[in-house]
Amino acid sequence: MCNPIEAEGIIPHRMGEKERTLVLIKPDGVRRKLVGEVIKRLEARELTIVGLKLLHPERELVETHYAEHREKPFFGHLVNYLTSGAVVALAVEGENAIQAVRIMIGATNPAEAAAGTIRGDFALTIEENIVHGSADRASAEKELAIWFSDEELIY
Ligand code: IDP
Ligand code: MG
Repeated sequence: MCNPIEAEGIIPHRMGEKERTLVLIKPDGVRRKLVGEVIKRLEARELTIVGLKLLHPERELVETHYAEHREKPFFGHLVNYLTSGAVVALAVEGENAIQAVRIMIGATNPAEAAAGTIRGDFALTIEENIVHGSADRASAEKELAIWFSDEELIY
């Protein structure tokens, strides 16, 4: 009998297995001096930073990163927003890192994000929601490769 979880294409997390995920501190987060705050929360959770850079991203990089949203009405705004200033890109590692980070970040729309999450504590509108975290393993792998070369990741 086929495992129903695997049948749906969801890769189950295995105990003790480390995951890597991409976190972006978006330009509003950098402008508002929330870099330390975000890193503090990740480290307090015992997540390990295995890649870290500050860059002003090109449109092309952001368009590749958000390719899944290319047809959305907000795509132009989204690319303008992400290229409006410096971004901090972090490669973060830990057991269950992908899901743990998504929960720490909170709902996409900060108005719906729970207090205690990064968006729930520091943002109010969907146009500027401070941070990005990869949604699942496939996107984490794809996004880490977009923002980091292999040599830029340690351990
Ligand atoms: P996520 O960042 O929580 O994964 P997505 O749905 O993947 O959310 O959307 C990517 C990003 O696009 C959001 O974080 C936000 O910056 C932006 N975005 C999403 N929906 C809207 C919208 O309706 N208006 C403006 N920007 C949006
Ligand atoms: Mg997303």
